[in-house]
Amino acid sequence: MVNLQTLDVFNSIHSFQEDELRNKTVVVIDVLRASSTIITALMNGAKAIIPVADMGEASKIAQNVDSENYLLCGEKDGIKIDGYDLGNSPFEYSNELVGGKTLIFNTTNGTKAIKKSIGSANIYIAAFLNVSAIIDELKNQSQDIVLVCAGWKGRLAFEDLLLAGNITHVLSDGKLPDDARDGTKVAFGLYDKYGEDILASIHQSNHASRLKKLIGDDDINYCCQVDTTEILPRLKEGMITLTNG
Ligand code: 3SL
Repeated sequence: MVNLQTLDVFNSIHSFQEDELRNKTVVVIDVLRASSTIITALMNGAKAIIPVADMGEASKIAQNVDSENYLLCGEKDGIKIDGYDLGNSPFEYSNELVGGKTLIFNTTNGTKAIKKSIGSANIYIAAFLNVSAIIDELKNQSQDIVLVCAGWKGRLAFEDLLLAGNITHVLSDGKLPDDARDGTKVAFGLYDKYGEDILASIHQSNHASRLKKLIGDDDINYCCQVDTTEILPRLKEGMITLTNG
């Protein structure tokens, strides 16, 4: 049974301190695009994903592993990093390319949010693609829950907060207690206003506008799909793997 009084939503990686997550179950949300890409990579047979905070950490790991079994992946400001095997478009993560491989994954906000959550009790990765599976898992958690939105360079990102609102709506059956946390109320209210048309409202967001100029609409349309999979990516001992089939 979820405690709705303690459920909290943080709207960017700069909006909390690591020790606020201790003993909590954390869900990291980066709809555009890190969470959606992680989910897709695992759906398509990637063995594991190692999230890193920056390029230095990524190259340190890459130098010490066998390049046949590992791929260096990610973006800076939305663009694939020079010398990396893959960028951050979910369409790049086909079974042919990622099947059986471990991915060293470095993104502008998403992997930083995951790294900052490392001291918590459980860490799951959520996008609209797996939202119902995440909600079902949260219903069975005994710890307090925090939804960590990756945002964009310390600012909130509409699409991340919208997903947090979707999760809070379902967990509360559409009725938040009056003493719910401020962050939860804001996310809940956002979903109330914009949740009816997720695709159209995300297309109007700052991050979608930025991505459209770089790469067009396809990734945004893909990441706005709801419940295409039931997989539950979870971080354990520095690696994201599947907790279920
Ligand atoms: O910030 C991130 O982690 C990325 O998902 C951003 S982008 O969609 O690749 O621009």
